[in-house]
Amino acid sequence: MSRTSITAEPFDLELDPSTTALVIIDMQRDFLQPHGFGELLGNDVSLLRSAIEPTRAVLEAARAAGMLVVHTREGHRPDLTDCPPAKLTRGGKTFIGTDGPMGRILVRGEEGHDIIPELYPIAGEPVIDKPGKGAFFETDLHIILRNHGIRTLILCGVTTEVCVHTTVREGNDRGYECVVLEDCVGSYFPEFQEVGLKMIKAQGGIFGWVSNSEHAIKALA
Ligand code: TIU
Repeated sequence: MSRTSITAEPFDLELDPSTTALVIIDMQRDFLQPHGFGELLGNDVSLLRSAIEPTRAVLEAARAAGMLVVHTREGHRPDLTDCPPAKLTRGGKTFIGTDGPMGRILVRGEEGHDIIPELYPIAGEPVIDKPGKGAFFETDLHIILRNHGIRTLILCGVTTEVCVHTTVREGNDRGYECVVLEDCVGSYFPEFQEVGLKMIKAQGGIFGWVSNSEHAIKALA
């Protein structure tokens, strides 16, 4: 497939599927299922579930188009040596590394840290384990994307205003054109979902574009 265009805001974005990657951010049990990190922080995790089915449809389209698909997971080494003290304990509370029904919270290798079954990676799809909110910080994402000749990122995942935003800002600064699919991202705060998407596309697309799963699937067909 050669160049195509995705209907987006603030204007349509030209892309070539061979230089475009689908990046799925942190669709982990710890954020989407009860008893994980998201719920421990006091959130209603059911609010994120609307992103699963549209993301699954885009994932299928990206695989069919032969695109690079990258998955990310937020979490830490079992000894927590890669978790800054300022992240480990906030306001006197420590959740990361503690035991829960899905294993130790946000720790690599634990059930809660892994990606939900609906969106599970297949062979050949890089999984980026990241210690921070942004997928470029202290990971090999940039070199993997560069080695594949990637110029454009289509982003899905959770949460919109935290790890998706941070990754889009990081990606934009590194020269990638970033388009966020509004029905494929989720937040625990409906108002943050709304304004988070507005912030990306304001000012002529100040750090990215916003589209949706239907437009993405059409562009990749
Ligand atoms: N709490 C919250 O909204 N998000 C995170 O802690 N990490 C991600 O966004 N993945």
